[in-house]
Amino acid sequence: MISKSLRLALAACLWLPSLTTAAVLEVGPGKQFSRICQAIGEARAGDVVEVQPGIYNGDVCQIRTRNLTIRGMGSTRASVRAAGQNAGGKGIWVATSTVGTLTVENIEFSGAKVSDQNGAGIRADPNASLVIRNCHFHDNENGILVSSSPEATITIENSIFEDNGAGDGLSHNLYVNHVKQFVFRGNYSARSKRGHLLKSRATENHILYNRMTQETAIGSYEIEISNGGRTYIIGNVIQQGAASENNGMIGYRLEGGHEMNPSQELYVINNTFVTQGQQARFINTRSTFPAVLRNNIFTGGGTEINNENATKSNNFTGNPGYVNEESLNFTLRPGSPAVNAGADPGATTGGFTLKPTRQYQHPACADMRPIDSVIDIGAFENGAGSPASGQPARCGTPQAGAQAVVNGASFDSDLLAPGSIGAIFGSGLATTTAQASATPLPLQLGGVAVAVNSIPAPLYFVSPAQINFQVPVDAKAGAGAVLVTVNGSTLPPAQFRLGSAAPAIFLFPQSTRAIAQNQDYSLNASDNGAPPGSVIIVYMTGQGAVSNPVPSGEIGPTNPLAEALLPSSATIGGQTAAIQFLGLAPGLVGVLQANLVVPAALAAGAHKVVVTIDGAASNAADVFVAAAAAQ
Ligand SMILES: [Ca+2]
Ligand SMILES: [Ca+2]
Repeated sequence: MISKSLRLALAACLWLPSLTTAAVLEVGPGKQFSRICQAIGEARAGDVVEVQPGIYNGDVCQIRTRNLTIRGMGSTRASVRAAGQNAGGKGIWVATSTVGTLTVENIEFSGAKVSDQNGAGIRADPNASLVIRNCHFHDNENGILVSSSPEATITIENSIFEDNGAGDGLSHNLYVNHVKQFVFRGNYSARSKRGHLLKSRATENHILYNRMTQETAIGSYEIEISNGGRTYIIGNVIQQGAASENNGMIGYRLEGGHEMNPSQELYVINNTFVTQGQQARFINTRSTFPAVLRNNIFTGGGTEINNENATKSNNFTGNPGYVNEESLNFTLRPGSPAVNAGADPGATTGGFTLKPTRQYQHPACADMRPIDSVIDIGAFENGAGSPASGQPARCGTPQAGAQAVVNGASFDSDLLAPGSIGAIFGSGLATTTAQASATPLPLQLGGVAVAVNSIPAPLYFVSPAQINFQVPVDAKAGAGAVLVTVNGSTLPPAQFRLGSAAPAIFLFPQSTRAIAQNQDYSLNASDNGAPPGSVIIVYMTGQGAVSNPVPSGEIGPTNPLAEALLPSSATIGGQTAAIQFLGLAPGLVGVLQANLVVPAALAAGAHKVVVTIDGAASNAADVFVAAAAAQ
């Protein structure tokens, strides 16, 4: 049996690599789809939906597909308007609990309105993580509303929130419930309708380099951190006018503690606070834990913080001389007493660097903050200086970088193993598209290199939105970090889990159908099922250690075969399937071949196959069983 299947694996090498690319679904005039939600409904895990500019009225839906990216193309954002419609009574787009991480870029959302007055431009259900970049939310009951979810992370960058709120004070420009981490960076949030510019109950908050301005609106708090939690508020411009119905600007732990918010650490560093037309409670806290206030400007009069234990240094009280207060340009005039009056804010005891590396640039951008010999007080550095190190700001277009690292067979898990095939999804991952044409696989392809925990990784395929790579066989299990280098420029690192084994079954595009062959080496298919008792060959990745080790980037050997060493089992249709062979597919790099006996009792039809190695279960993929042969 084994020797026969080897021939087949060699044939498989012709078609397998081309199947491992996520699909791009195009929406817009003259494209495959006219409605965004049609494309979302057809998309599979890891796919990208590209949306042309235009107005999409009532294009509302629940999103269930894992690790989807929805990206507006061009310089004008596609405008999605509720137009009286909603998904599930919740809003325009609802990220359900199955999405993993939903990424949305360069889209405008408006008009979300539902019966409970919590209609959101984007609503995240429990377990849904979000990455939102360069989007615009206006005139919704909530711009974004995130449900409580202990494992979720929410990252929002370079986006605009204006005039959201139902007017009841219970809905806000942005409302994040209990999540693990909330990052809000380089955004513009303005004029909430009676609610807050930002409300968060996250365990940890990173509020960096934003403009949070109430302007002439009646909104309440500018930043409201309801239950405390470790919170970094760095480099923001925060303003309220005479009409703000609550003179508090930052609220902290005003609704008391919560089991998801064990820390009461609050760091308020290099912000510019301006209250206009009324005295402010700049920071209103119900925590007695010593907040840290460094290098802030407090303009307009009032109480800086109602906590006598706070640690304060190098703050400026009064008007330091702004370039144009009326137009809310709070950069410093030359000669301002706040220039060169700050001090390096240092780091937390936990090692988090508090020094601002960027500064807000209107609208919705965080540019590099110039490095000067002495840091200025407030959100802006006056005058020239060499730019700080790091990535250049790319506001208005998606930022280059990896957004997800997942297995390269089913794209539905961030667990990988030494020697397994992985996929990196993101933007700006390459400036060209290239596929490896020979083995051993190259470590450089199309100007791209990938390192896993500092070890160069072999490359199958590179493109701007996806890279397929092999985890180096000598990578150590534990935390995994990939670094992508494009034409000599290294992108920010991305994380994944690196286990001893990470089995994943290859799927046909846009389906849950396994790439598998019957005993006669024909493709297993709905009209070509495998009879009970016969052998089916399932193509996978992620076996971990093998008996005849193969160097990174090299093909599976024939003699002797490289068999998986870790404990394994398999089921088809929930019944145990005997494993005849489990090991590297000869002639392929990083591909695992499972020869399984179809259980005798299975009825004809589609059944789920699952392979478990060292306690890690694969995705459940469909294989087809034929009727048993007549006796
Ligand atoms: Ca206020
Ligand atoms: Ca300076």
